Amino acid sequence: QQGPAFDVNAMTLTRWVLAQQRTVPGATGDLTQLLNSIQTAVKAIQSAVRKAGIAKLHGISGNTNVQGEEVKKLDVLSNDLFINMLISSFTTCMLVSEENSTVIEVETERRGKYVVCFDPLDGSSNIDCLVSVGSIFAIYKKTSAGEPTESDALRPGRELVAAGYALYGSATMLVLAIGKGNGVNGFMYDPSIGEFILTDPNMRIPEKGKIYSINEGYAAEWASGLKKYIEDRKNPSSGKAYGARYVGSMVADVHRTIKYGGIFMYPATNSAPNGKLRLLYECNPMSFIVTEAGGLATNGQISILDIQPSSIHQRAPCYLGSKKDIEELMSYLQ
Ligand code: P6P
Repeated sequence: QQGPAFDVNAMTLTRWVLAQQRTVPGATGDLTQLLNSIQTAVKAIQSAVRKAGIAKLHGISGNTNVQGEEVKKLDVLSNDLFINMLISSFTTCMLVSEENSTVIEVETERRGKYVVCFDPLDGSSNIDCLVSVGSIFAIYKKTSAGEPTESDALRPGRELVAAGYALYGSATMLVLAIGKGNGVNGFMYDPSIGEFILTDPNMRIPEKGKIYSINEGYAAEWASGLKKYIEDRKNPSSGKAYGARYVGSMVADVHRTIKYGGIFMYPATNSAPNGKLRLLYECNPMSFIVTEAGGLATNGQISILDIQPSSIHQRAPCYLGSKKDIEELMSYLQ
C-alpha cells in the first residue's frame, strides 16, 4: 500500500517546534519564534546557494553584476539574512557571527532573552567549486542581569539551550537539537512546498564507525599520539582498515559522521596549537548535537562542552564522533 502521493499531514519543522513548545510548562513561545526566524534565513540562503552560479553570487564575482546591481557575496548575504531575521524576531539581545569581529548588540526595543552565535555560511571557501556548504548556530538564554555584554556569549557549550545546522548538500537538510531529551532531529527541505519536513527523527550516531575524517595534508605537524592513531586506522593489528573521507566543509563532514558513524578531527598542529575551528559557532554547536545524538566531543583533554571560552572567536582543537572511536582516540592522546 503506497503512501499518499501528497502528504496532507506533513510534520513540518514549524509544526514540530510548536508541538515541542507545548510540552514545556510556562514556555512563552520565544524559542519557537527564534527557531522559525532561523528557518526563514536558512530557506533564503539555500535559495541563494542553489542559484549562486547563475546570479553571479559566487565569491569570484566583483561587487556589481551586469545590471550594475550591488551583488553581495554569498557569505555576506548569508550573514545579513541571519542578522536581519534574528533581530526582527524580537527574541535576541546579542549576536556573535563568524563574519563580525565584535558582538552585535540588539537595540533595546527589539531585545529578547536569547544570545545566538552563528557561522552563516561555513566552508565558504568551497563555494566556487560547488562543494557542500552549511550554516551553524548555537543558542544560549541570557542569565545575567543588566545590559547584554560579551560575557553572555562566553559560556561553556554545556549551557546551550539549542544548536543546529543546515547542510546545503545534494539536498538541503536542517538538523536541530533543543535538549530536554528531545534528541537530534533532521528535517529535509521540500522545495515544492517551501517547508522542512521531519525525515530523520531521533538521529543516533553509531556507537563505533569505520571512517576517519581529517586533513592529512598537515600530518607532519600532528602530535605523535595522533600520528599513531591514524596509522593504526590504516594498518590495524587486527580487523579491517578504516575508510577515509574528508570534504573540507565541517557541516558536511560532521553530518556524514552522525549518519554513518566514525570520527571527525580538526587537531592542534605545531603552527596552529588551537587548531582552526572556532569554539563558539563551530565546535560548541556541533559538539552539543553530536553529544545529544549519543556521541562524544573533546579538544584532546576535556569535553569541548566544558571549555570556558575567553574570547568570541577563539579556536579549539576538535575531535568528535562515535563514542567508542573517541574513547579509542583518547587512549592514544593521553
Ligand atoms: P582545512 C572551511 O573553511 C572550514 O572552516 C571548515 O568548514 C572545515 O572543516 C575546515 O575549515 C577545513 O579546513 O584546513 O582542512 O582546509
